[in-house]
Amino acid sequence: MATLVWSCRGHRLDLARRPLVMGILNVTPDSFSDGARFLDPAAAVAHGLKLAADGADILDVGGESTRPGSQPVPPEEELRRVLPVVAELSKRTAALISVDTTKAEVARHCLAAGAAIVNDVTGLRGDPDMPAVAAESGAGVVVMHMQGTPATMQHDPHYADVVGEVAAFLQERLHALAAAGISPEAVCLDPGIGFGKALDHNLELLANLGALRRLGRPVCLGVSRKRFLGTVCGRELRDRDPGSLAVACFAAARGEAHVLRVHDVAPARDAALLLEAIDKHRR
Ligand code: HH2
Repeated sequence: MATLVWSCRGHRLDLARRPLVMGILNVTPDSFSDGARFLDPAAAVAHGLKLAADGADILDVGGESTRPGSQPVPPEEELRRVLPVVAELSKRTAALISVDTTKAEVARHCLAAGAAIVNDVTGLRGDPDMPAVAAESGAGVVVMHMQGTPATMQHDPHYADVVGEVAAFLQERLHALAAAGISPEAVCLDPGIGFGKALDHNLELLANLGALRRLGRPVCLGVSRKRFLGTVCGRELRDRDPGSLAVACFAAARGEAHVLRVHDVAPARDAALLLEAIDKHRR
């Protein structure tokens, strides 16, 4: 079977074998689905350990909500939220720690505390120092597409060709980051579902993820509990986990999503193991 390696600070993850599960840990007062639940560091660490026990391969720790309409938080406040949690989880779990941040200073401290991945919703464009911080550490990076900023991105998202434009953006980022010293092997790409996208944009991206796959790098997919699921299925936030899992599975089964960013880890982990077991019997 072909290999698809994602290199994260000395860890070489083979994403062709099965999708990896990235558990979401929001240490924020205002995240759209779990805000304020894990703001206390002890509660956040306990939840991170639970996600790891449920089978998360990666724990994605975030200290700033990027929900539509959200405002940036200062780096010192973001660090105050995430750093103790990253440091503790790095010591206490074998799951790789990812930090969901757009700020080089936050990334630098979290990498020093043991994080292996930087997940940046600006595609490492938001802070001019971010590419150097990632390059120096050899961290894995998730490069996500977003139109606009979280504060305004859902006002009037527009594209002539959403799939072509997102793919072109990610391709350009791959080249720019390689020039900045980040090996393509360290890069995972993400279409940024819900980030400056209307319902049809999200659906068109999900239907054509193969266009991103053709860029030769693994794809991270974050659909968990997002609004489009509620729109299509008529579900409130609390009832969106089954739809989240279904969409992740459709993409993973087509070989078009390799890192599944989810709130509800255990079912995604089962799905990934089942996909691997079934795939071994493919003729
Ligand atoms: N979605 C969110 C945050 N970070 N990172 C990547 N790579 N891909 C995503 O789709 C993505 C992301 C938004 O979800 P969540 O973390 O649950 O909410 P909030 O931003 O309100 O904390």
